[in-house]
Amino acid sequence: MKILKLSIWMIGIALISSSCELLNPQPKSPVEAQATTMDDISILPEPMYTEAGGSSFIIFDALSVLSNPSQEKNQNALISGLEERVGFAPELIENNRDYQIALSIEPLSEEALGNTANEALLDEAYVLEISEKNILLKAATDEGLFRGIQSLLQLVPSESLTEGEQEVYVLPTLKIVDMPQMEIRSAMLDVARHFFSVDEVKRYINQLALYKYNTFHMHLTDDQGWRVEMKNWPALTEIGAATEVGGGAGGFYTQEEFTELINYAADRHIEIIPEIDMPGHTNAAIVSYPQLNGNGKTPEVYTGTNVGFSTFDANNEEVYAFLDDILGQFAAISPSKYIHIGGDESHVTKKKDYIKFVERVEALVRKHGKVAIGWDEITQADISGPAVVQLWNNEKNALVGVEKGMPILLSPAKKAYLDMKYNEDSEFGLNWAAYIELENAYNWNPSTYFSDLDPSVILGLEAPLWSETIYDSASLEYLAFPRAIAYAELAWSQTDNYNWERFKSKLKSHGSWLEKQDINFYRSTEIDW
Ligand code: TNX
Repeated sequence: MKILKLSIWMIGIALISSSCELLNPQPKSPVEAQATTMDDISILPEPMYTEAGGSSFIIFDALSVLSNPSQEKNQNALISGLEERVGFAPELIENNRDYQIALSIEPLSEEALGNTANEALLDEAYVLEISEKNILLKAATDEGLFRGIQSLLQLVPSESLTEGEQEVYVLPTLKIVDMPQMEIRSAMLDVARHFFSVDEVKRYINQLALYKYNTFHMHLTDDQGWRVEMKNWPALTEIGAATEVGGGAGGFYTQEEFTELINYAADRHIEIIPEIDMPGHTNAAIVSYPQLNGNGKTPEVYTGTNVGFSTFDANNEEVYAFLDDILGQFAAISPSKYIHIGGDESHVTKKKDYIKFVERVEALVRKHGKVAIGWDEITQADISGPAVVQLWNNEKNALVGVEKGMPILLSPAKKAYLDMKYNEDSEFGLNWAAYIELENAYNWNPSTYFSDLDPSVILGLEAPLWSETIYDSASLEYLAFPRAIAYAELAWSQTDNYNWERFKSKLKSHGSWLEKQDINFYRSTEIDW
């Protein structure tokens, strides 16, 4: 009797455990774990802290992603990113398995992250642990997980280690603890000199997200074009948007399309900062509404590349009424804390008018609940609100801003301008500030470049891409890549981790991925592609 009871009991256990196995199969890897080293860990930008595990995690088609209902967007980004790289989509599973990727929202230990006080940096932190069996990605926020997913995807090699019919990919085991050095890691695109379509802009935003950019500054207005529909001011798009450098048709975004771009970027944890450049660089607005004109000449449409000839009239209340409405419309559709007011190269605005204008416009930005950013000239004005100075050209101006307590966004043209040619042979670009080969783009320290700034005043690094010479994704990508990856590392990675030799070797192994994505990058001879 006892024996019968025991065997029924044992059969029961066997049934339970076999059904458990069905629910929770333990996939068997088609290949043995491989030995790996630091050289197999290639992430752009370089993480804060990396510990090599020495072994490997083998990706094959039984890989699963553990469902986390709060992480639908990140899960989709992970699954589709993996599918692009390995050719199959891992299954989403409900219960823990022994061969899975898990995304977890949890507070990260201070011990791991040091004692940084900047919440914005902590929000982007993540910890990635890859063991032979599982991958665990932890962060305190959705944004942190998104940044970590980019690192994980870059660890998937472009070549599979093919086993019979089965494609397998070898990832190094490791532990990474990562967070950014700078709060703003930005790229700017000038859509005014040449218009870029919604799809072209999305393509660039998507590329920037891979390298952990979190800000996309759009230069939306200039002498050659006004690029966003404005309610109440139809001529801005009927007349002001119909031109571009070289005489092409130009174009503009409807407010719905602009919102679509904002949302597309936000899904990738990138914030769009809109720029209305003024009081100079305003010919397109002035030909649309000549009452705004302050240079005394009859306005005509402009499709050349000179700068500094146009200005709003700083002594006309109609100009401020116009700007109140325009800035209000931007404040209403743009979730960013910032509105960029330009302020550069206003060569035909009298100095006293310039100062008055910048002070009035900054107050309007503040009235609409936003913080003004301006090119370094704006520090000539006595701005009373919080505002940010963007260094592009005049270091003295920028330092005046810092003395006035303004945080600084670094974009020195000689180092960080994506529209500068690489060398004399570059197909696109300008050279008024410098030739910027890849090593020049990478090998400098933004924090000490022009003055020993207290790191707490540096808000971030931005790489602007002016579009006098570029007009489509291919020409854009030629100037942006690979330099945008260099700037991503300078802005994200800790200064101690800047390393040109390592950067070169990481970029070399990354080249096939750039190719696979059809990015028209410049094949710098400094890299042994
Ligand atoms: C200077 S940078 C400008 C732009 C040009 C750029 C070309 C800045 C604030 N102003 O208007 O497009 O040079 O490199």
